[in-house]
Amino acid sequence: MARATILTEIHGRVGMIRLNRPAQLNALNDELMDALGTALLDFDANTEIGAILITGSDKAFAAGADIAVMANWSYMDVYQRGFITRNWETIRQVRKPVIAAVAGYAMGGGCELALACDIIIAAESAQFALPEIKLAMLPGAGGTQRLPRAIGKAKAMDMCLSARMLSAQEADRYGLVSRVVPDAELPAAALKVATQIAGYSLPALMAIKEAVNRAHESSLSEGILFERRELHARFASEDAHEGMHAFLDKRKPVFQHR
Ligand code: CO8
Repeated sequence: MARATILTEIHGRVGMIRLNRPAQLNALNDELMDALGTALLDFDANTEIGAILITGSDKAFAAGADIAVMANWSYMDVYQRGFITRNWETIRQVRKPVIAAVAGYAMGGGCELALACDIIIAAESAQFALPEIKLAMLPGAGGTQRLPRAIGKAKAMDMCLSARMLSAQEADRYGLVSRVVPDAELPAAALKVATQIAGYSLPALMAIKEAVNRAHESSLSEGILFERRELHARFASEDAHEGMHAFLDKRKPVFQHR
C-alpha cells in the first residue's frame, strides 16, 4: 500500500499535520498537496479544533516542489490542469490560525508553504531558501510576493536572485520567523503555542487573523477602518464580555465560542 503523504493527529484542540515523504525530504507533489488541502479544510470545519499545526521531519519541513515530477511537464500540463499550484488557495481559505513548525530544510515551495502559514516557529537547524533560480525557475507559490512583504525587498531579492540560504537565526533577525527553539524542543514548543492559541475565543482569533492579513492587502486607512469595525463587532460577542468580566472578577474566562 502506498505510504500516506501526510499524517494527521489531534492533540487537545490542536489539529496537527505532518508532511510525510521522508525519502524525498517532503518534496511537494500533487498527492501531498491534495491531502494537505483536504486536511486543512477538515480541521477548519471541525468545531473541536482551534488551531492547526503543520510540521515536517527533523531533516526537512519540505525541500520544495517535487523536481522529479515536474522535470518533464509542458506548459499545457501545468496551465490546464493546475499541477502543483492548484491547492495553494486552499491554505488562504483557512480561517483558524495555522502554525508552521520548521526543522531542517524549508526550500522553494516548502519555504513558500511556511510563508503561507500565520506563524513560523523554527528549530535551530531550520534553513530557508528560494533556490528556484538554480533550476531556471521562479518561486511560484507566493514566494516573490510574500517574502518581500515579510522581510523587505532587499533581503527577498537577495534570496530569490542568488538562492541565498538563511539560517534560523538570520530568519529570526529578518522577521521571517517568530520564534527559534532548540531542535529537541520544537515539537513541544510548537504544540504549546498552538494549544495556547486554541484556548482563546475562536471568533476573536479569526477576526485578528483577518485583520492582520489586511495589513498586507489594503491601504493603511482601509486596514484601520477594517480593524475598527472588527473591534466594534467584538462588543456583540459573549466571549468578549466574558473575557472582560473575568478579568475584573479575577478569575479565568470561560469562552463559549472556541
Ligand atoms: N524534489 C524531488 N526530490 C527531492 C527534492 C525536491 N525538491 N529535494 C530533495 N529531493 C530528494 C533527492 O533527490 C534525494 O533523493 P535520492 O535519495 O533518491 O537521490 C533525497 O531527496 C535526499 O536529497 P539529497 O541527497 O539532495 O539531500 P542533501 O541533504 O544532500 O541535500 C537539499 C538537501 C539541499 C535540500 C537538496 O536535496 C536540494 O537542493 N533539493 C532541492 C531543493 C530545491 O531546489 N527546491 C526548489 C524546488 S522548485 C520549487 O519548489 C518551485 C516552487 C513552485 C511552486 C510549486 C509549489 C509546490
